[in-house]
Amino acid sequence: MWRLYQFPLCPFSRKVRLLMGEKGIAYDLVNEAPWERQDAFLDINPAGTTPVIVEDEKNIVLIDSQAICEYFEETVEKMPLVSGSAGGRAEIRRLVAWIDQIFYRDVVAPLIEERMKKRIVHRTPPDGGKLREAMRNANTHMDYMDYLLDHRSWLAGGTMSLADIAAAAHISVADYLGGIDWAGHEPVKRWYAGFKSRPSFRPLLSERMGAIVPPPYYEKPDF
Ligand SMILES: N[C@@H](CCC(=O)N[C@@H](CS)C(=O)NCC(=O)O)C(=O)O
Repeated sequence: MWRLYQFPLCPFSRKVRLLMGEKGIAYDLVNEAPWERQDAFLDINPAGTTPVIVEDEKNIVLIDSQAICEYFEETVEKMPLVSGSAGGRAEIRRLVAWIDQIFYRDVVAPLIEERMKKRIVHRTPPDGGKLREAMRNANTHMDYMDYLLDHRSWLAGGTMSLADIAAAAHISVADYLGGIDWAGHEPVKRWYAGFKSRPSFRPLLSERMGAIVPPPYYEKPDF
């Protein structure tokens, strides 16, 4: 059985969990707070980042959400998520990189720092200016996703792909932390409402991160 080291609001771990859920791969969760830099975890991943996934019987350790997702994409046939023509696969990878790097840097990372880490690690108040900037960035980036979904059924093309999974994972964390204003984003809202109803998403939405409470609509498919 796979063992996934993660914490509930890690967007990269959510991306791996959504892919595993879609592909029907079973796993156990281990709660790991990377900022605590526990020796036992650093022995497994010297970089100290989540997600990490381990299979003891097969002696496999996989690190980095993209490496993990590509591993399962190559080894589990069910529900291909990086498929189609070479050009189509390049488009999926472009969008995954944009979400994991740019959306994360501009929106999710500052929200995690201001609304989660400052509360439970540093015990200091959030910086209102940084929060407003992250929400402005979310708005700009969601305008681009609206544009994509006006022209395509899914973010990267005609079928659901890893780009959708990565985007839903990051947006779900930003939404939990109150960083998304859904007004004016009907295409993304419709797409995300569909995601929220998927069996792979339900277990993630019911989890909570300590004392941090999501907005009341967070779990509802109609919001
Ligand atoms: N490129 C990596 C990024 C992983 C990453 O940055 N994870 C964050 C948590 S969401 C982390 O472990 N940060 C270190 C820390 O919080 O101390 C991936 O895709 O797995």
